[in-house]
Amino acid sequence: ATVVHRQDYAAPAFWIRQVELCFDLDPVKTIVSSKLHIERNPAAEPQPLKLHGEDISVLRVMSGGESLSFRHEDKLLVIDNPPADAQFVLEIRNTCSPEKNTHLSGLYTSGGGFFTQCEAEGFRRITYFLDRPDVMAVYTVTLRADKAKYPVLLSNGNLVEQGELDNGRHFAVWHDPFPKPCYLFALVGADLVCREQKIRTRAGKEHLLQVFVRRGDLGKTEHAMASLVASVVWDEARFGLPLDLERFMIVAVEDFNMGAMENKGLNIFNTKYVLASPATATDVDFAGIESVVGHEYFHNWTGNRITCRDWFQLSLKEGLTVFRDQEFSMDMAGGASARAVKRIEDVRGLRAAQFPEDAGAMAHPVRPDSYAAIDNFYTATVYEKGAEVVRMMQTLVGREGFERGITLYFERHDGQAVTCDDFAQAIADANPGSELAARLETFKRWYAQAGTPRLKARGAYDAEARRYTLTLTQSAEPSPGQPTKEPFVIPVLAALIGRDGGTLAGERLLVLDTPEQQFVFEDVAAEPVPSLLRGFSAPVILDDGLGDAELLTLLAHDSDPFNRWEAGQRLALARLLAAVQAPTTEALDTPFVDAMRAVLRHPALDPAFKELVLTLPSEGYVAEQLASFDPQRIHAVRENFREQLAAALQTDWAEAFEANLVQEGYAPTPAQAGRRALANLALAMLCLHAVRSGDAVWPGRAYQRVKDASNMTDRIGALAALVHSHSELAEPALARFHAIAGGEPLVVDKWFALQAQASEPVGAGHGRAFARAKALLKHPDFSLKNPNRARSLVFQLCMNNPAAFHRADAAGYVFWAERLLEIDPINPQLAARLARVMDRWTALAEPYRSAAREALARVAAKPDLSDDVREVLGRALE
Ligand code: B3K
Ligand code: ZN
Repeated sequence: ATVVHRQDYAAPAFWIRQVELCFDLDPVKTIVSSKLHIERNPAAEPQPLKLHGEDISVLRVMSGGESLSFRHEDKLLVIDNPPADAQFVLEIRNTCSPEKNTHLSGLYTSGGGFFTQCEAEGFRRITYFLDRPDVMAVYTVTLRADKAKYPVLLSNGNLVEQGELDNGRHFAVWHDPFPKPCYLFALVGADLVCREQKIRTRAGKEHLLQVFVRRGDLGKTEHAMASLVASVVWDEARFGLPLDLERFMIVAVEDFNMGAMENKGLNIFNTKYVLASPATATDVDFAGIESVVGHEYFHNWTGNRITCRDWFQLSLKEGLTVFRDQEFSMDMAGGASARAVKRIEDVRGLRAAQFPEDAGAMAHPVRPDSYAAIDNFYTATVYEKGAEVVRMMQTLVGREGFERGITLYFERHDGQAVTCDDFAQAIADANPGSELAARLETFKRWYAQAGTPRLKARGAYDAEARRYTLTLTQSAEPSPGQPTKEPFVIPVLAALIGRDGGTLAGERLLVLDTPEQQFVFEDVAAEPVPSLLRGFSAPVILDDGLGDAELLTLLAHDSDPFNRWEAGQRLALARLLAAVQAPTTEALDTPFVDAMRAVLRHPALDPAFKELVLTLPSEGYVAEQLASFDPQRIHAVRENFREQLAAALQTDWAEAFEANLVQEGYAPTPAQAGRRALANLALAMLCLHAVRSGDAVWPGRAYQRVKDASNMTDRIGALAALVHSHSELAEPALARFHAIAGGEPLVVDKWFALQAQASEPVGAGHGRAFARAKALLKHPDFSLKNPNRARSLVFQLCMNNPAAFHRADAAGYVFWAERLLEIDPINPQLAARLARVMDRWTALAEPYRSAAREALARVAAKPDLSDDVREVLGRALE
């Protein structure tokens, strides 16, 4: 595969200003007629016109009524002698086969309908085009199809005409007035129904919102619609960005490679992020829908109105839009505690996915320098770390300053395809004299340098002078292609807490932009405990040198809820790490257990917050702290700690369970969700202890809940409690759950996922979870072709169940290699995602490390791998 380099960017030699597309939709052979209004770029040398095209067949190419000759070169259609005029029209007719398109990129069929996915490079799988984001055109699209099978025909923009044709066919014509890159093109032809709502924006204009789903799913669209309405209102209120279209549509599709897609005016969504009812979706699912609906809607400005010049700039739209959806969810959550809970969840996600990525084979800057398959770079780094970079800008210029920056960004660049530099420049220029403007070039290293910086903090207190001096030092490890790093700009929100819990110095922003710097706090009454990096003000690894006593102080008293949670995690992590590296696992110490009990019993703390504190750091997070890790040892230690907490806090868990049962009618609010989360954690701990001690009461209650729960959160929580504690009731409960699912795809996905994540027994019975997951491959409900289903079983096992996956006999790696080779010819994007399971193989202890390398090498030796998979494996083996 050819590698594309960021430095090689050149403006296109031809622009396409207008596109008229006509589709005769047919699953076997769809005919696409396109009329391209092309304009030469006067700055470019005269040259052949090279159009992208992949897995499609050209029927003819014409201009001015004459056929044009063409040839094929790699995946390009080359027209050596295009008309010499400054502007000309090209007419192309080609075919594609939606039914054979299992890649789910381009035009494909799902559940008997037609759907598209064009980002990043799917449009070239529909018709020949300059498939690059800086070529922006105005589209008019005619769709023709059988009316009975495909009564709904949709594309971007406004419906201008529709009517009947011969032979039971019908047509629709859509026009999108906004110039857009082809990756934002979309069409749908299917048998769907829709929920509609009209809304009025501040300017008094009325807009139509629609959510399209399969017949029978209409009852599960209320939350998606409510989320869409809230998104429209929020973007206008927070950033002054109104809905710019008469009509905004969301369409749900069952087969989809990712979460959703922001096509202009016609968002296409994975059903997982649209359909929800209390009986089928958990609180986490409801929150996921709100955030993804928001995310795609916010792209309408950040991504669509202003798009990326090239794909290296992907974080321009993704980092910014993730930041926006995080802010949206926080504003929707309400109070300070609910906001903090959301922030903690986001940071936990960043550490679970992005930190390992930044430390592993696929490490790359937020703005990558090269790629072989761009789809491999829709990563946690580009998305989540990119969002942290935007958040740091907001921290450096203030919330209002950031809003001014966004306004300037749109004043300057609306309608353009731009770069990350353009964005940062606008934020800085709108805030002259700010901490950002003062050091913009240095700040932009966050875009250029990969790896997670380390921040060391050491304080010294001078009692006589009442002065506290904090020394901050930064360092960064080499990453692929970047042996040395320049210092980063690290905003550190800091406060000083007294040993008695009072505040000795209020919150202050320290900005570190050199390898080492000292910050002085005057008039500090007593030796403080520093509370640093509050709210996780920078995506770094903090070493503050604090011991147990200080962390216990922060856990009990810090006024920053993020750091309060972090202190609890640090206490737990220190114990986990010590035990993992010791020959035997000892009893948890009383101060720690007492601190956990104090949080659980605390009268004023939010249940959601308690649940976060009382959940031990994940096995993956523990692994990330070690230069060489043994997944089995980490699992054994963490399970042992869970059992100890289950036993030591037994009566508190029972009280927490009863106290947090929700009696009101179901609502997916943060308040209710927090109570359910804590009750579910309590139930899991109660079952764990009960199964170990031979008590049948709690498992019995959990089983009852699987049967009778009035909502999915409680039902699956109870089922998880039985499965992870290895209760005898797990089997009948699973059977019951499957029966209740009634074939509902998203619920069946959960049934697979839970079993794939099932805690592997430590000692006797070891290997049971892996065997169960493997056996499920043969279940009649299982299919590798549906990405949601493949993810729920295969990915959950390989990514989220380390003790089942990393086996001394390498059977997990064989499982991985076999599935990867099965999926790759069907769906390379999905396969490449699975390939990334091995990102961190070099950090594995033996015998896992050697076995992993062998599995990687065996797969890499296959001749017909996709470019996507080859790039991931190549980096892993470098
Ligand atoms: N922009 C799309 C992602 C497209 C992924 C292509 N492999 C969804 C999103 O981030 O909103
Ligand atoms: Zn996005």
